[in-house]
Amino acid sequence: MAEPLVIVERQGATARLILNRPDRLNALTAPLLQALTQALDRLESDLSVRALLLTGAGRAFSAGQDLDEPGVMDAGDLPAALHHTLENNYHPAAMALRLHRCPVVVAINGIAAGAGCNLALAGDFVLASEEAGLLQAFARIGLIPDCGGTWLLPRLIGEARARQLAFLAEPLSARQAEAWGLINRAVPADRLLDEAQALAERLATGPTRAYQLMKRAFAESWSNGYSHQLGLEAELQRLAGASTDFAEGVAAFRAKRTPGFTGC
Ligand code: T3D
Repeated sequence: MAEPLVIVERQGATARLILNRPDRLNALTAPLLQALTQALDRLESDLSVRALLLTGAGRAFSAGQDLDEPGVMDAGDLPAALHHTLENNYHPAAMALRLHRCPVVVAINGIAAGAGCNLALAGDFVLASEEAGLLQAFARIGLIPDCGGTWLLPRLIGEARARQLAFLAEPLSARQAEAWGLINRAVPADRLLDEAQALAERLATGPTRAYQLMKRAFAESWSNGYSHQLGLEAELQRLAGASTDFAEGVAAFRAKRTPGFTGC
């Protein structure tokens, strides 16, 4: 039987998704992206899962679009094929990741290039091996950063650094990425998965509904003015206030004990 393109492993209330084309540095193809979207969608509706961890198999996180992908890279109308695969394969995967009900921890285990880099940056927490590099490879082949790159980069690191990464297409070390605030933490390679898993497990015991609402508030903040955002916060707080976890959090505070959040 063929190896799955995305391996999903359950560990308690966390689910680990592993991009699995190690012989091609987990380069992205339509079937792989569709498998990722389907896995994320399944986990969206499985309420027993409360945090996700995304990583890559082998020595890379992902080398971005597979530059040999049949039907895309050899299409008669290549520009149309690029547009089509972005709309139909990349964007559903990026949206499913970015707006997932669960917090998403990304563990960049090796090079993250092109769209592979920008998929990684769509996570809520990004940890990287000290041996990994982040590469906006697009300009090397005459393309622009896609898969959310032109949206995420200036917001995470400011326009000057975003332009530097995009125009020069030079790899950024994990340590520099941490110093710039592009990722949360660079960690020794042999500790990456343990630290990412520990973070995912911690998040899996948190107030899942509140996390989901926070993700929405942060996402919408970029297009809102201050007063509009205050209104959104009030609306979302109404939803958070209806959760069992809010009642539990307040009860635990009053009883001077640790809350036992259930994610509801
Ligand atoms: O709409 C659309 O479809 C367009 C969307 C575009 C989004 C994008 O992601 S564009 C950017 C695409 N990615 C790249 O341009 C990166 C290409 N790869 C590299 O620059 C380098 O491979 C890396 C810097 C990622 C890693 O370098 P290194 O020296 O560690 O490994 P390597 O020797 O270059 O690669 C190992 C193998 O993987 C090699 O195959 P071989 O010679 O062993 O048979 C190489 O060809 C293959 N590989 C690496 N990246 C890709 C790839 N094969 C297909 N597609 C790749 N992207």
